Amino acid sequence: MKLYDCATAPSPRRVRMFLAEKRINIATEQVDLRHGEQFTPAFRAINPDCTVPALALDNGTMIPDAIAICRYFEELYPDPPLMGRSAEEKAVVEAWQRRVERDGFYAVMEAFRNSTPGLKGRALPGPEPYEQIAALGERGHARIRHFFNWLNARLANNQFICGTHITVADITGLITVDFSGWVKVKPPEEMTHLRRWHAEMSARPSAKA
Ligand SMILES: N[C@@H](CCC(=O)N[C@@H](CS)C(=O)NCC(=O)O)C(=O)O
Repeated sequence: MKLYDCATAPSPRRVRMFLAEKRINIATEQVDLRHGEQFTPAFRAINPDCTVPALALDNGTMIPDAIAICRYFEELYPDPPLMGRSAEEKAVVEAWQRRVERDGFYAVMEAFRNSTPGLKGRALPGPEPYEQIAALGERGHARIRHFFNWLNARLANNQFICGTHITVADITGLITVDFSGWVKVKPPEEMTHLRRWHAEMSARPSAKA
């Protein structure tokens, strides 16, 4: 199998960090997003969605979604669990992961893609050329601030987002906070819980994957 990756992009980093936590090594191939390799006929034939990460299995199946790829590896290698063990844990982890993704990751993406000059006509990832909407860029900034407030409160009484163990929600969370630096937003000094968690997460070897 092979992971189509881009070392500088946040979405494939979610998969790389997840695999590193599980100590799984797989072959990767870099896709040069900066120079538009995702839109070439060769890559469209691999993933018509023109995005990374995408996992190509040996039997020809393509999994073109970060969390779906994580789910695949979690099923194959349940230890250490990053998506919950029991039915209840799995549901709870999924709820937090989706919340972090919706209110955090997508908020940063909204701010970044609608305000970056180099992404004119590419306000959403994928093959369709959506124009930027400046107001969405501003709204994205407001949403990031709300997300930071929420995350700081959540981490006041929890070591990790789902409690006592790292999960995929923390991976999405860390990458969201780092991604927010792309639009020059950082968690303020007074958000001590968020900053404590961010420092701990950043110190994990998997954060460098
Ligand atoms: N559904 C995908 C979306 C991934 C995504 O948005 N990837 C970005 C990189 S972070 C991408 O490939 N962008 C291509 C582009 O901007 O044209 C997932 O969550 O895995």
